[in-house]
Amino acid sequence: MAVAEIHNFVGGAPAPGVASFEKVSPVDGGLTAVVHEAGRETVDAAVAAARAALDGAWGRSTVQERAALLRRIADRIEERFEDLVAAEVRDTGKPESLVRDLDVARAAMNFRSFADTVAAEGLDSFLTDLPGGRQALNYAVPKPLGVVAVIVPWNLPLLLLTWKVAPALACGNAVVVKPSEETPSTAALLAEILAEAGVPDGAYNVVHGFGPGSAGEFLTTHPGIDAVTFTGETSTGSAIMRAVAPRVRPVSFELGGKNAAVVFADTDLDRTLDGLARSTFLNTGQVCLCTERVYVERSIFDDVAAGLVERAGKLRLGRPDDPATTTGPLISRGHREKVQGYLDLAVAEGAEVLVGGGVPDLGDDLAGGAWIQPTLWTGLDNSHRTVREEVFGPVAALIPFDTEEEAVRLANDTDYGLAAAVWTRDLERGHRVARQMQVGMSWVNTWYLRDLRSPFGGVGLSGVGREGGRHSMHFYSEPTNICVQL
Ligand code: NAD
Ligand code: 6OD
Repeated sequence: MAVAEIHNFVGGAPAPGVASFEKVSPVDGGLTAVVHEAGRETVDAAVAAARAALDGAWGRSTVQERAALLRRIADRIEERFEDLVAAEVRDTGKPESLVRDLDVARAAMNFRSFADTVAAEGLDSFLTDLPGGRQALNYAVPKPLGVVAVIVPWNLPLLLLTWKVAPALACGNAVVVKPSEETPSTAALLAEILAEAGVPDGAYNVVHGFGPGSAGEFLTTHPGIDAVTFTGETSTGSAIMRAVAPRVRPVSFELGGKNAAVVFADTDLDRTLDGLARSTFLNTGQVCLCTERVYVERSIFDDVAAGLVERAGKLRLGRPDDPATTTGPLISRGHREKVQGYLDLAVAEGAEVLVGGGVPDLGDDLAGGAWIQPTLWTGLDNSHRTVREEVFGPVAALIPFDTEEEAVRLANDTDYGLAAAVWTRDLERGHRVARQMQVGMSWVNTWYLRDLRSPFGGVGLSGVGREGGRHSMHFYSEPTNICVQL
């Protein structure tokens, strides 16, 4: 495979960095790209280019113009669909089918959805009665925040990037994007696509690199940044919050999770097992919403355990272009060390491993990759570290419960609060339990079913704020209220 050269993108043109780093394939460890790493001066130039775009024609663009532009971007994403699939697969090693159905399909949907949302946005207005029969008209005019730093992780690189860039541009901001060092390719390709669709120079910039002492830190501490939108680990969110604190900039944070599923004995077992297998193993467990804690009513505990083990056994680990592949590698050897560390810790804590637990033997071809076995265990409870800390791999702990009250207490016994799934045929109970979950998103008899207008985000260590539909509009714009006495 040819080794790609990936540039920063500043003011509408490729920009050199101050150093370069190598990106290797998680499938087999082969070199796939050399990436130009942005230095402080690259970040300075990107922020200046973004500011210049806001001071120019982009800053005067209308909502209708921007909605039309977002629709052209969605069309262009679809025209270059296969280029994006190839780039995402090269960086992540995911099965091609997954990248087609989820990552790239959602990129186009993100732009269309936010085009619709921004075009439908109205103004807040109030007619205020005053003493003496007079009135005042209040109306709030939304304005862009300015230069928005967009920092994204490696698990759903293009999906999460476009989930932020689309509403930011819809609201008239200029962005400086910092993709993960593990997944630089689709952010770079998106720069070409946006330019082809007519996004003016400087409205979308990309700086590549790492976090501390690199592009991530240079960006979040830059005085020219007006806001930061970030998706990634909770500890990184905390570092970014400290970085922007001196200048009191708004932040939107989508962070980690340790999500629970609660399975009641009256559930439709087959449907539930399919749902649990998906919520535990999709994208090799590398989705912030993935289930890592499965609480099961005791009378069906053994059936659920056996059914999930059976489904784990049917997963096929393999090359992305093999149509039989269901499951790719983890993102990197570094991440595999972390996941394997948790699998070892679970055993040390006394877990009974039902399936998996280590590195699979997939032959010499794939021996250099970052493969891990889908893993399930029992025998631990909420007091154990492996049941409290986010692993971010294809793993889940199965834990029995006896009453609804106990299930709710156990599911909520976490510092995180991103998502939960409740499985039951009793819809009254489904609604009741879903509402009691201390999370941003609670599913009943399904998981990761999305309406892009609905609020997405978490509580506690899982984040600050909500994204999606008008929730994103509220973050990416600030109203100026005009009050006119009539
Ligand atoms: P990460 O926090 O390590 O990195 C995310 C991004 O932040 C990368 O671009 C990285 O280079 C950058 N970064 C790291 N340190 C930084 C710093 N000090 N300053 C500025 N930028 C910095 O996360 P990851 O390992 O890429 O992603 C996995 C994590 O993301 C998991 O915890 C997962 O739960 C979380 N996640 C959450 C959501 C959500 O919607 N809640 C979605 C996806 C992923
Ligand atoms: O689907 C989405 O909109 C979204 N923000 C997903 C995040 C998944 C986390 O890994």
